[in-house]
Amino acid sequence: MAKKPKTIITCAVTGAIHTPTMSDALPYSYDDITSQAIAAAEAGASILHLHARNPETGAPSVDPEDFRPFLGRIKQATDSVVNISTGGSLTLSIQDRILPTKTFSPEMCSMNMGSMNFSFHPLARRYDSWKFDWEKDYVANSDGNIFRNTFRDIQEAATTLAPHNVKFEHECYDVGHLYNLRFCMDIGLFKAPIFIQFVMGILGGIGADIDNLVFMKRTADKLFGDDYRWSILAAGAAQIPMATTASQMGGNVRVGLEDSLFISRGVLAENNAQQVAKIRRIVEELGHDIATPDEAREILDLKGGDRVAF
Ligand code: KMH
Ligand code: ZN
Repeated sequence: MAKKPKTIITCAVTGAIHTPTMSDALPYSYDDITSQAIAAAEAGASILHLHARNPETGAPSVDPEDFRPFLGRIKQATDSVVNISTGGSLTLSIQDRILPTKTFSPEMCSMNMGSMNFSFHPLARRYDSWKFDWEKDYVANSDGNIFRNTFRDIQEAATTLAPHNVKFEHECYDVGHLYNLRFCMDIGLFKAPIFIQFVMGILGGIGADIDNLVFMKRTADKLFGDDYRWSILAAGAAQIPMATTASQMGGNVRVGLEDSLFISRGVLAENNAQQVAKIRRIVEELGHDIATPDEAREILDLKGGDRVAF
């Protein structure tokens, strides 16, 4: 019988684009991001997807000085693969958003594969109180915002980051983004094996259900053959159910408070590690082993933790 592939767990620890601080568990200070990232790695996440926030205002930050305090400490305490976001915030240019990756040359960074009206404005009606002043307007106005990565933006990011040999987490929020990625590969921007994150359940993108996952996977098979590895990130309540399904289809999984503040229906997660432990338990009980950071490096053909600049 063929050996089952190991499952890579990514944990998206803090978020910022669409994750206002509506749970006290969501880390935004340097210390809390550090300790939650380390605990998530200890619970079984081999990749840590990281955003930074201004520790006073909690606002999304792409200032490398807001990454530096936690990157070094995470590297000292864990062997995990660091993946820095290039999504940053809805309002920033691509050059601003890739600055942390340019500065720290991590093994991985995110790359959003298109432009869309990534919206979470319905949340504005759901909450009466907000931790920070900026959050309510930011959330309410997301219905009028374009989450932007044009072909030109993607080309600029890929070209600028090429000397860093960083592996992209290609975030595809809909089927069309897979075709954008195929086009970018055809013009030589990205090399196989590529790593695709199917992002499901974001308003503005594809819904989180099994039919859509099968369709995304079938389309990726058609477009990329053996040249790709994949993972799923489903937002909100769909996070763990869709990750469970994907893991049984040979996919990898992403959890973390960036994408869902919950541990089960209506119950807030206490921290990131709790979500990692839950999906790990499910994946292992269903017969798959989880990948260590070095196994993730091999599966994704990463440059190695000794070739980063932090
Ligand atoms: N939280 C995801 C839905 C990025 O960091 O570039 C969006 C994300 C984008 O992870
Ligand atoms: Zn992110």
